[in-house]
Parts: sequence; structure tokens; C-alpha cells
Amino acid sequence: MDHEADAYRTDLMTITRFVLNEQSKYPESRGDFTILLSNIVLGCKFVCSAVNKGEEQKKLDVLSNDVFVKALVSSGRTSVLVSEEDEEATFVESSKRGKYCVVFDPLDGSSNIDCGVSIGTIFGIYTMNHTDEPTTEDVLKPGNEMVAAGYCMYGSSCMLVLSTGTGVHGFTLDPSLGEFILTHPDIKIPKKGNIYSVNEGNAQNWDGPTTKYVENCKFPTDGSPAKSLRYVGSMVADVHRTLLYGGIFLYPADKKSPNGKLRVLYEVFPMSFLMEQAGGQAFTGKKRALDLVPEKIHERSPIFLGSYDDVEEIKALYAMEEKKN
Ligand code: AFP
Repeated sequence: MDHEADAYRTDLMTITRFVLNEQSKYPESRGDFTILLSNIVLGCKFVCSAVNKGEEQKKLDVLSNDVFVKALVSSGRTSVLVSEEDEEATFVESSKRGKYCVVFDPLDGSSNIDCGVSIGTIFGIYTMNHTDEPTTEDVLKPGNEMVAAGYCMYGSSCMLVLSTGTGVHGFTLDPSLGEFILTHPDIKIPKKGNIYSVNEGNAQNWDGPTTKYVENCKFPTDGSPAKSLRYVGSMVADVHRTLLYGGIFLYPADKKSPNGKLRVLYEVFPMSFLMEQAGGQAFTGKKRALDLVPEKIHERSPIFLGSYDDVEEIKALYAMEEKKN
């Protein structure tokens, strides 16, 4: 009998236990983050169950947002919330305020719901650094100031991937226990991958460096094998595969959408934070993605993220283009 494997299976590291362990490294920590996270986890469990019941898209979008907003407000640990579903930021009433601000997309990739493709929730967390009245300035901060980020993927299994700045860890929902259990500790993205992931239907409108990069993926000139193309069209699923298998995910700018499609605060930043924590990179075509300073809560940015070496290649192409101009 494999006693070591058995010991691992019986010593269940739930997400709450994991975060409590991490927080105990900070003597000043009073458990606020653990409480906040347990409310995010509650929202994820709710969405997971609703997705499994086969609720239709429109209903699920609204339901998921309501559940997350209510769970976050009632945690008593938040002051500002930005949701993809709400045009304006939510400012929590003073009696329920806390030191965190949460930016999130409650149900990303929701156009995939009705055909059963994996979808997800994405979130990023900032801390308030003052006790005055909260404003949108409290979330219009670069991604490198996030204290945590993660996503939950609702697919063949329900998996929550989280980073609090000390690596990336994956937890799988055990439906019989109703708990997320650590199944993928310290995820590292391969240094180089053999998959690229992009909506090639937009190719006629791409700029030079993106066009050249994708051409190199298909017709490499350095003797390396051509890369495979995989594109779900659901960011959580595409980024999750990229994180585990390596490669690159691109949502570039194009002539029709000069800022790309994906939103800085609750798509680009959390995924870039996770990629860097896993040893990969995230680039906008101009700079490190986490160094962007958003001016609007629903701002968009082009994004190239994934394996370190693959992102290096696209960075080199944009650097060459800049030299030409
Ligand atoms: P939906 O939420 O409308 O399905 O959009 C999903 C998404 O924001 C992101 O999850 C995908 O990576 C991206 O859009 C796909 O966009 P395209 O359909 O333009 O490729």
C-alpha cells in the first residue's frame, strides 16, 4: 500500500486552512483576508452549482453578480467593488466597510454557457491605504499593487486557482465535502510551450508584430516544430490550459478594437498576476501588463501572456517595430 499517498489524501488542505497558514506568517494579520476569501469561495460554490443545474445564460449572469456583490458586502471586509456586470463601482456603506477592494468578473465567457463549455469567475484584490471615504481611485491602481488574484473555473471539475503573492496554488472542489482541496500546489508554467491561443478570425485587422508572431507559430524558421492552436473563447479556460501546459494566450489590439477586448481590472490584471507568480510573463504590446495604470474601471488593454520564453518572442517583435518607427 502506498502510505505516503494515503497520508496526502487524508491530510486535507482546504483553501481556508491554506490561507490561514499563509496569513499566520504575518503577525499583524487579523484574519480579515481569510474572511474575505471565504465569501469569494461561497460565491464560486454557488455559481458552480447553478452552472451544473444548467441555468440559462442571462439568468446566470445576473444571479452570479448578485451573489458575489452580496457576499462581498456582507463580509464586512470590503469598501469598493468593481464588477464587469455593473457600469458603476459599488461603494460599501460605512457600517459594513473593510480594508479590501475587489474587482471581478462574476461569469466570464458566459456566451459559452448554453453549449456547456468551461466558464469562470475572475477576481483581483487591492487593499485600501487610507480610512477616508472610498473612491474609484482606490481601484484605479496598477496590477502590481494587487495583494491577491485568482479565478474559479466551472468545467468538468470546479477548480479555484489563487495567488496571494507567494506562488500559484490550485484547489479542486470536492462536491461530497463541499470544500476546495489543494490539488495543485505551487503551479509553475513551463518556460516554453507549444500551444498558441488566439481568435484568428481577427487576423486581417492585426498589427505587424502580432501577425509576424502568429506566422512564426505556424511556420517557424528556426527549426523548431510548429505550435498547435487551441482557442476556447473563454478566458479562464484558455488561461488555465496555458498555465498548466505552457504556451501563449493572445488578445491583441486590432484596427477595429485598438485597445483589444479584455478588461484591465478584472481580466488582464488578475491573469497577469497569476502568470508572473507562476514564472511566466504578461505584456501589453508596450509594457509589462501589471505596470499599467487604469484610468477607467472598465478600461481595456491588449494582452499577451504565458510561458516566459514565448512572451519574450512577442516582446522582441514589438521592440523591433518600435525601433523602425
Ligand atoms: P463573453 O463573456 O462575452 O463570452 O466574452 C468572453 C471574453 O471576455 C473572454 O473570456 C474571452 O477570452 C474573450 O472574450 C473571447 O473573445 P472573442 O469571442 O472575441 O474571441
